[in-house]
Amino acid sequence: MADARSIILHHYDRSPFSEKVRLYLRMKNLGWTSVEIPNVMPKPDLMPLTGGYRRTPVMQIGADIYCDTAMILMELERRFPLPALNLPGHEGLAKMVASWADRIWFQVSVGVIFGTIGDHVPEAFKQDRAALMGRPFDTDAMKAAAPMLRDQWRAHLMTLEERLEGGRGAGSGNWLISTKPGLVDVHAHMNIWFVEQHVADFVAQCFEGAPLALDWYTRMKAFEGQQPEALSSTDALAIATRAGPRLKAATVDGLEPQGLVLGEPVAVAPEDYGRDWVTGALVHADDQCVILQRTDAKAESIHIHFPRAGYMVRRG
Ligand SMILES: N[C@@H](CCC(=O)N[C@@H](CS)C(=O)NCC(=O)O)C(=O)O
Repeated sequence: MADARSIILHHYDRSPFSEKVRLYLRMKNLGWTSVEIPNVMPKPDLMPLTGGYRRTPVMQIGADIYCDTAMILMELERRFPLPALNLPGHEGLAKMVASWADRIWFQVSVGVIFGTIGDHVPEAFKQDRAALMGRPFDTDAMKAAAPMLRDQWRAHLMTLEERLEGGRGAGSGNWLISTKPGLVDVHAHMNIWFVEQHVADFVAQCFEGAPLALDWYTRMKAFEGQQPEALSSTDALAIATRAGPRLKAATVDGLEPQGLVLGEPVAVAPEDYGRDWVTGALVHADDQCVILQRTDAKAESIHIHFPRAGYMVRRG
């Protein structure tokens, strides 16, 4: 089994998507290494590793770079299978829950938070997020919409209450799927944690009508895990330079919908926001993962891994 300390997470404290990975690491009691990155551009030591992908978090293991929490959790579960969090009943369903939590509920959470604290957000942050989203980051509009977004936020929370109530009725335990916490629980936790960081009284108010969700969330927060070791971003870059990527059996199967072939130049970008195209040579593709090989003056040879769902892949 790989050494858990080789897991390097590029992240920042307040990042909700990073918290998803940190929670996962705590639940598995895995050791890891922490590189604190800026929450706005520029990110000069990250770009040579990711080829231009700017979102947070990014995981590094040697010279292999994993972009997006979907890819990060798939890889961690593959390398560190025990204790399993992709438990029976969570397979496939965890990704469906992630789509809801990461896109629909997350956008409501952003509106609730910045509709509340928007007046105190630095202009540079707003401009950065406007560039990220490709539209104005309009905190006045979020402020106007905040009451309606709060209604919606509570409705999403109550979906968890309904699930927990249903599970209890079926005698299947007090986690979202069964008698143990798994990936579905990890994905469902993120938005509550995010909003609680900024607007804790609103979350507490919603929990008044959701006792089972409150009890579940309290148990999710109780995982202690291990303290990470801190690493500078320049040292992380040096590790990538020395390591060289770990070659997965390089394959591109005949079922690729676009007929992509091994070694050809391709570009990959998220389809929702932060649509920066990362270019490289195709070294692996399957239905869940695409890997590009890049050579960078600062980081040398790197393999960058992206999930397929939610990402565009094009030739050239
Ligand atoms: N689908 C991505 C979303 C990541 C995301 O939106 N992260 C936020 C921070 S939590 C971000 O990138 N913000 C801009 C930045 O950090 O530069 C994932 O699951 O990793």
